[in-house]
Amino acid sequence: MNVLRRLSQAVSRTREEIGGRIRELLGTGRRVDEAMLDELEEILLSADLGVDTAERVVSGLRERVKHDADTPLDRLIEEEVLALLKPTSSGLVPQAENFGDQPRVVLVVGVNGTGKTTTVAKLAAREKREGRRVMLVAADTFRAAAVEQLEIWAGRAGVDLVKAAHGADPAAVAFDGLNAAMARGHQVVLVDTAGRLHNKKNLMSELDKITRVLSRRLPGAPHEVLLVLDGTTGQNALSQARIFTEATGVTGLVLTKLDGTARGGIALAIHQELGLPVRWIGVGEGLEDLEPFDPSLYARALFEGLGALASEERA
Ligand SMILES: Nc1nc2c(ncn2[C@@H]2O[C@H](COP(=O)(O)OP(=O)(O)OP(=O)(O)O)[C@@H](O)[C@H]2O)c(=O)[nH]1
Ligand SMILES: [Mg+2]
Repeated sequence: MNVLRRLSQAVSRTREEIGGRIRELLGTGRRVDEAMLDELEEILLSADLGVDTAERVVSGLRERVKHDADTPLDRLIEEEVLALLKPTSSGLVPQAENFGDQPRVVLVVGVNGTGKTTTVAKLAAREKREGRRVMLVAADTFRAAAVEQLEIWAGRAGVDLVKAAHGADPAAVAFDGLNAAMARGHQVVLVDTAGRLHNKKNLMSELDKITRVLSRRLPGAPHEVLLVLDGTTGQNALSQARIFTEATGVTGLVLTKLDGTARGGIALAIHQELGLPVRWIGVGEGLEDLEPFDPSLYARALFEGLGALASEERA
């Protein structure tokens, strides 16, 4: 299956929700007028596309429909969204960068339950598929079952794992993990951390300590700090991102659970509003359910083909 079709399927809840409501809007054979544009803005907002983006799409449309009566409205919407998107440095992890003989170290952080551990497992499976040797580090020593959970994933993905006793210092585990990976020639080290609230100072400074310890062992590490956000939490995810970014050196974002939400526009809102790349999106609970984020492709997955649905409906 091609990437676009896979994505369309993954964000099908949002797609169907937006599609259904746009279909209703168009199905009545109404002309595009201010009331219709208002309703449209409301639909885009309900999918969490963000106030700024929704407003700009609608005002772009207002101009377009004056000169273009032929292109179906859904098509115009898609074009407007695409035209608005900020250029991106590609959603892909810079794997081509030369790390020499040293491993690339990725630290995964975020609030409780956003999908950090699952994302670590998905990333491990992906790296492994691409032929790299992966070491997982279970630096969530806080939650009782956390190490076991990561161990199960390591088994499924067929990658190595370093762990410590429950309650151990997470920075010490991170150090040991990196040490072992360097000694044994692993190319990628993925560090899973405990969930933490962004307003808890001591937990945030713990992340700082993990980072310092990693860079002491390997200058330049961690090469990436990925903040995992739960896509179903909408605008809340945006504020978490802001605070985490101020407190730690987040380099990229992962947006999870986009498969289970009708508010998948949040990925575009976050891409537009934060100066940080969304690197990956989580679209399911399995090892394969992680896609690189490309804003244009994502926008197409959300909007493309709604017109076909609309005309079927009218026929
Ligand atoms: N549908 C769906 N579920 C997901 C996705 N990512 C994670 N989950 C689910 O979210 C729940 C929490 O995932 P974890 O990976 O344990 O989250 P965590 O951030 O490690 O949690 P803590 O370590 O407790 O902070 C699990 O039930 C996962 O299966 C996703 O992309 N889609
Ligand atoms: Mg976890």
